[in-house]
Parts: sequence; structure tokens; C-alpha cells
Amino acid sequence: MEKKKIITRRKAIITGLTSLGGLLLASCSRPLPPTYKNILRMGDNLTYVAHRALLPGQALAKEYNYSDISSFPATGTTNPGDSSKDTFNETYERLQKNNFADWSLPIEGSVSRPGSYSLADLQKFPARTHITRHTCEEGWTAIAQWTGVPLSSILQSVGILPSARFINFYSYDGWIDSIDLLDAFHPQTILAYGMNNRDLLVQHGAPVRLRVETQIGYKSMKYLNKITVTNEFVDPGDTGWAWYVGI
Ligand SMILES: Nc1nc2c(c(=O)[nH]1)N[C@H]1C(S)=C(S)[C@@H](COP(=O)(O)O)O[C@H]1N2
Ligand SMILES: [Mo]
Repeated sequence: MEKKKIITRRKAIITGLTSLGGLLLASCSRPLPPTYKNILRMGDNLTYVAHRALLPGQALAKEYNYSDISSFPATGTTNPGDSSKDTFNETYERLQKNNFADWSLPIEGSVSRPGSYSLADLQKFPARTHITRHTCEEGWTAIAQWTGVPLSSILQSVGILPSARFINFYSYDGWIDSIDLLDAFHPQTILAYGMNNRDLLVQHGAPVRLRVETQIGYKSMKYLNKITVTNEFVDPGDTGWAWYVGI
């Protein structure tokens, strides 16, 4: 009896959410998230469509002052060069030993000028610095200053083709994730090589990590090793985490 009630309530909530989603969908011409067929990621539909409908595409995440910078825990993988961990990556270990002098980031796929960018190459582009709040799905937040090259500059440099719809990121610890072009061209989306006026530390994703200030913390991938531009969504597989988590 009790169980039935709960199920009915859950059903009502889901029906409510679904119709709200439908309403938003009807009132909006933007595409659905690429995960829309995946039942476990149904939450994406609502947040994605609501965000895309209600927020101006380039609305900036709040920026803070230098005095707001807080301590910043390192979570998830904290060193892919650590051979005692199952995230160990031999290539990363080698690059790290040489202080990332040999690191470079290939950018391939639906682009007219594929290339690989060393740290020095990335640092030749005009840099962007901002102080923002990072929100982790585990329930903590922290404020830091990030410096890097806007992803938009790199995408312009490689010349993305008209068919491009997603930017996919690959990491030395095996993570794969992607964002759509609205977030990719957002002015605060950067390939960050600096944190709090220092080189990015290994624990925070050295030498270069993504910063996507419009979404939750796990979208800001550390230890970048490749970027691809595609017209089809590269599914990171069943991570148990939503693909779109706008904040
Ligand atoms: N490659 C990679 N990127 C990652 C992670 C990770 O484990 N590996 N963790 C994510 C999560 S859950 C968070 S909260 C932030 C943590 O960044 P930090 O270690 O600099 O605090 O990185 C995100 N990016
Ligand atoms: Mo996180």
C-alpha cells in the first residue's frame, strides 16, 4: 500500500516533469541534448532545454575578486603519473618527468586545419583570466583564478567545419566527455594552463585542463590529451553522471 503510494507519487512527478519538458520543448527551437534517448539521463532533457530556452547563450558565470579565492581540494584523479593507482598512464608519467615540454594537444575531426598545440603554442594566443566558483557534484564549492586560452580561439584556429556540433575531450586518465558549441564558444570556456597565478599543478590537471564555468565541476576535464570535433556525439559510456549539468 505504502509502496504503491510512493510509486504513484513518483509517477506523478515524472509525468509532471515530462510535460514541463514537453512544454519547454514546444516553446523552443533549440535541439535536444544528444543524450535524450538514454532513460538514465532523462534529467538532461529538462535542464538542457530549460537552460537553452531561459538563459542567454553567452550569459557569464559570476566572477569573483582576488580576495575571494579559497582553498581548493583536488578530487578524482590527482596524478595519472602515479604508477600505484589504476589511473596510471605511462605516457603521462614520461611527459611529467620532462615538465610537459613534450606535451601537445591534437585537435582533429571536423576541422579544416587539424593540428597539435604545445603549451607554448597555446600561450601565444591572447589569454583570458577569471575568478570563478567551482561546484562539485559531491557537494563542495571552491573559488579559484584560472588562466588559459579561450576554446573559441583554438576552434577558430583549426577552422571547424559547418557540420561540427560537439567538441569531445579525452584525458590521460581515460575520461571522455563533450560539450555542445554554445558552451564551447562561451567566453569563459578556456583551456586553462594557469591557476591562481601559477602553472597548473598536477593535482589540478597539468599541464592543461578544460574550464567550463557554465556547468558542474566534472565537465571541467583535467589532463587533456586530445580534442576532437564531431557532428555526432561521442558517448562517454555509462558514467552514471548526467551529460548536461548547467549551473
Ligand atoms: N580527467 C579528469 N578530469 C576531472 C576529474 C577526474 O577525475 N579526471 N574529476 C572531475 C571532478 S568530479 C571535479 S570536481 C574536478 C576536480 O578538479 P580539482 O581536482 O582541480 O579540484 O575535476 C573534474 N575533472
Ligand atoms: Mo566533482
